[in-house]
Amino acid sequence: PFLLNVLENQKFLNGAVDTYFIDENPQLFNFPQTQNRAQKLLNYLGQVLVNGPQTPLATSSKPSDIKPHLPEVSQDAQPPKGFRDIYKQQGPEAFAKAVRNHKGLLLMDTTYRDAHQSLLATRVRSHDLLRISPFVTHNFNQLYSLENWGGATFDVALRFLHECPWERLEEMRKLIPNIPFQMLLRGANAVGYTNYPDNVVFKFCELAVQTGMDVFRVFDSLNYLPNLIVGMEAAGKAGGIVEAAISYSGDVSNPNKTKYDLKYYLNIAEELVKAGTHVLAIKDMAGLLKPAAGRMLVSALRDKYPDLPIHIHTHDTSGAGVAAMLACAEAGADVVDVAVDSMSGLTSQPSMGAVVASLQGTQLDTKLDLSKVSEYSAYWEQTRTLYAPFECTTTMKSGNADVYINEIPGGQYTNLQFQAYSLGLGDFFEDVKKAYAEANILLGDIIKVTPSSKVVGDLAQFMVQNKLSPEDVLNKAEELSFPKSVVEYLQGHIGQPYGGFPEPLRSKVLRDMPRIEGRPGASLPPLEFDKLKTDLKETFPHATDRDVMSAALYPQVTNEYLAFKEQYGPVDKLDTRIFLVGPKVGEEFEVTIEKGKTLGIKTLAMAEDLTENGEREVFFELNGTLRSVLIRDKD
Ligand code: 3PY
Ligand code: ZN
Repeated sequence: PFLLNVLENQKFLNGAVDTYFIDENPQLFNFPQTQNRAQKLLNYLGQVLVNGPQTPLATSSKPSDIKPHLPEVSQDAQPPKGFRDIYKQQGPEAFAKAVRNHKGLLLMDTTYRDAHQSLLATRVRSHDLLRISPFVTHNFNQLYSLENWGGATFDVALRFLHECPWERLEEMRKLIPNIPFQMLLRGANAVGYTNYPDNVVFKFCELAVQTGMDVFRVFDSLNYLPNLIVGMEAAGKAGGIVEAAISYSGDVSNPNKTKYDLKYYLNIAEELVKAGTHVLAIKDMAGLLKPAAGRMLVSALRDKYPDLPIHIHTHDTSGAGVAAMLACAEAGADVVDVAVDSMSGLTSQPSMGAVVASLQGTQLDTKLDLSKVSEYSAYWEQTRTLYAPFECTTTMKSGNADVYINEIPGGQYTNLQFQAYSLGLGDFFEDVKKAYAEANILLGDIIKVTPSSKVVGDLAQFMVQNKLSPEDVLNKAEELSFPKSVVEYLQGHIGQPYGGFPEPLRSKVLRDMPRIEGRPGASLPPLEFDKLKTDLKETFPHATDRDVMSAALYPQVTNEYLAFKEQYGPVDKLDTRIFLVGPKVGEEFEVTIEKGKTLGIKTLAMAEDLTENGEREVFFELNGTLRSVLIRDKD
């Protein structure tokens, strides 16, 4: 390539060069990367063909062959204005005011985040999100926001999809300039499962805003205020819209459920309002908010805070989600969460189409066009079939009101069901659900959402596997070796639960182990970003500041992601079926690795025999020329 560069250089060709030519023309050393990237992709495809999927598939179901149809969008027209224009021009307070003044119910669409986190193990790839984004920007500009980042998507993108979450955000932003983007921030846990030093949370939010994030729904898995406030401050300082969320547990409409009563929620709301939240969210992560409870809670908040935008999140696990959201809207909520029809229901959010249609012609009319909702839904109905290996409906056939008893959050519900399924144990899931409720009581009836939900889930599985009743756990606590998450929870690693830690269980489990009093992040030394950057660049010279931020949250996962990318190139650009299970022999397909650079690939054949090094040769046609790769056959 060097020679080619030189031969294409006009100055060189004209003979107008002196002996410093090379020194003065460093661009000659910028070799085209395309060949390299193409070769890496062939290596990836060869690897999948020879050794099987390079990301674990959850079930034996295969991705479909469909290329999802894209609904028409006008290519030249500017996207219509949306709430993001108000936020960008006038700031978060003006945004909040506009939301509050809006007539009709506003919606947040969770299709890009919570819906697939709940139904498809968070596996939806940037490729499929970006394809439909031009349609979204043109037809859904009335949305309060599009939830498209944070929660588990950050981790899963890097760990399983081998793609960069920052790049996903940046690319979505380019395609959707008008609708506010919303992310789920786990307070002091950022997008991880553990408390981070404060400077990590602050820097994370700063980079998120720079990359295109607008609304930060901030929660803490124990509703522990000091943790919540760190997240709120980080989002606010970055210039984002702060949407502090109270995680909902229990049932305010049931006078016998006294721990999390109306007063409890109003007290936290008061603190969050004092801390300056722009919007208040109720985060019903398990779908426990019955219509009557929603009405009570929202009316009480509405009365107390007439100017505060109220946003309600739920999951449709029981099947009562649409009813609950309509009740909340009637009681004065400004925004509720929905997912597009084909990605709604079960452990996901209630159906967008159902809510839109239910309110047509009423005071609360969303003014969304039902036929556009249907077109959007058709895209996702087809796209969803590409993710068949991760489909929760492999095991889940209907909603289940047992969630009011076990209180398992949406994403975890499907996860636990999957685990039970893969272990092949018939009653295991029933047993785990029952044990989950017992484990919750043992731990003091806590708020259950990432990561506290994992603590309860781990204890529940531990109880089932070891055939322990709640009494056994209490009586044998000193001898049992509890899951790490349980021990750390009792040590105070994720914060302080409302009502305190359970005794005597805590003392029995911890004995003389150290305990953290107060906010865990307060005692963590700041992360040294410069050092992390230097270290990362030593192994990966091309690592960016985004990679450094990813590594601050997930060091091991980020290292593996970078090494994978180094070896296999831009696998995020492959179509989903091909990414997951590889092309068929004889199949021809295209990969656009950047705008205007499309590779035509045909899989020709795989050698029958191995080389003497145990490698198998795989033959491709790349843009019409024959290529082959040698892949070590692992079996
Ligand atoms: C997450 O933390 O990812 C959640 O979705 C919690 O509900
Ligand atoms: Zn949720």
